[in-house]
Amino acid sequence: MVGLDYARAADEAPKPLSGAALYQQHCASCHGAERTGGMGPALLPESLERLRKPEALAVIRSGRAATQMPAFGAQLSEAEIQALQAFVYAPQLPVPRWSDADIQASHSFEPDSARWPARPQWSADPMNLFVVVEGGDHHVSLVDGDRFEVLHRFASRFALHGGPKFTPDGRYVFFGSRDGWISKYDLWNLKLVAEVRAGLNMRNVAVSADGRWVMAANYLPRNAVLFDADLQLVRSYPAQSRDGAQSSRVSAVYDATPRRSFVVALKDLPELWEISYDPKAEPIHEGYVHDYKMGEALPTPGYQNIRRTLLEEPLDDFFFDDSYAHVLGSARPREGGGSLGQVVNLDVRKKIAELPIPGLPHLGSGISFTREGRRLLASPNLKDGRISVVDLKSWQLVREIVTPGPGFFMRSHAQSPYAWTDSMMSPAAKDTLSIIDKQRLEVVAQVREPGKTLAHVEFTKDGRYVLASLWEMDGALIVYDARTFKELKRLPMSKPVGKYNVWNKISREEGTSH
Ligand code: DHE
Repeated sequence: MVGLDYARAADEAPKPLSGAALYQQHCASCHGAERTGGMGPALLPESLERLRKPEALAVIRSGRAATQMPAFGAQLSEAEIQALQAFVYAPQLPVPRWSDADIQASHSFEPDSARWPARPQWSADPMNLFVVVEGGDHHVSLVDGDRFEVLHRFASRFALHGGPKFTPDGRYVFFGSRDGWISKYDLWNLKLVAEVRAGLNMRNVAVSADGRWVMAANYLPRNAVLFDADLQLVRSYPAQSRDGAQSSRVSAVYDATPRRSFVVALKDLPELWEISYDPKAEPIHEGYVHDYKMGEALPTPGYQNIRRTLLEEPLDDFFFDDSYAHVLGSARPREGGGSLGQVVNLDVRKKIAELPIPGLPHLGSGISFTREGRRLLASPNLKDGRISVVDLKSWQLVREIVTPGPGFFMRSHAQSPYAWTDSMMSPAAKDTLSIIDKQRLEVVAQVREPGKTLAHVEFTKDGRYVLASLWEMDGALIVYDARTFKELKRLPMSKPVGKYNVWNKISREEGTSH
């Protein structure tokens, strides 16, 4: 009898809810029933890769400051919080889809934008404007690069990533968010023009040299997506091998300005893609003869189609040389092995050299400059405290410059003898920016913000000043004199992740990322 009573009591006790049920009850209204995002960000494993699990537990328990994420610590038991956390880190099955129809349905456009004045509605040099991405509270600040004052501040999509991209006149800027949103913003009128959700987990966007095309690189779904300048879908390109048997995440897309093409890096396939937006692009298929008549305006089959360079190893992060004929790439390290640096010639469509850079070079942040008549590339390294300097003709390693710790970013300017780099991947040296003499190839000075993270610099249009990020929630944009390294001013900002000078970007200044 007694045993039976116990059994009934156990049956009647409320069963703890599963992570899935808790999610539908507490989270789905903001983060989407399929965890693909809504008012709140997507909560898929791909989206959470950069959030450590204890941090996720703390956010569920205590909420997130400066956002609408409430604290659930009072409503949910510790076991329920753990179940929720485990659920959002597990893959969503079936894998969420994001079709061309979904992309089109997400598109919004301000039809009046064509009538907005074609000149800045504020008084400052539009070419010396800085666009500053503030990751702390997901805002963007526009800073006058002569007076170092904030002209305007507006809310951005959640978690922008990669450099914003500009149209060649510097009027429009395109932002990409990790959750797949692309926003087109009119800097002269301080208004949003268009938005679209290109994917569920996006890496970055590129804008064509003529400002007519925008391409997005996605991890989820595994594709690249082409838009026109108003973010209307043109077509999507599933990231698949030619026979369709294998697929890949798309690591990044960059504009190869002189080639009038986008170059696309694939994370899981040993291929590099080039997609031309030149209507007269060379035909792609070997043996194909295009019956082209003089004056004919028809695009060739090379136009907006994939031109593949087959490689031995996938090529992830990369840098173009000055001619844009060569791509200098690294692959993320594979299990039990290091990364393989490679030089690929886009014209002959082949790897032509090994790149002697050990560790994990962050080539996307590389810069180029001239020393003793030779063009050099300098790249930071995510794993080691060193800057690798490579000759852009012989592809040989010229020097390894030791820094206090591994870093993410590097910047210089043609008018400055110095390049600046951070050590933000090192807990001990994240507070130090190292200043490198480009001729001596040595660290000649440092600036520090003891105990804080100091990273990502950008020069003013004339190379006279350097703006750096005090990368904290109550952070700042710090302005230094580029010759004396003395601080001039600081503007409070909420974790200013990156900053981009309009002129340096549209003129493809050699010291900045492209
Ligand atoms: Fe980035 C640019 C890849 C993590 C901040 N990052 C880029 C680009 C690539 C890239 C391919 C160039 C795209 C462009 O500008 O169009 N980033 C990666 C990674 O693979 C990595 C290591 C892992 C990941 O999860 O994506 C990574 N990146 C980070 C961060 O953790 C950073 C520091 C903080 C954040 O907000 O995500 C970060 N990445 C940035 C920034 C740029 C960037 C600020 C633009 C740099 C520039 O000056 O142009």
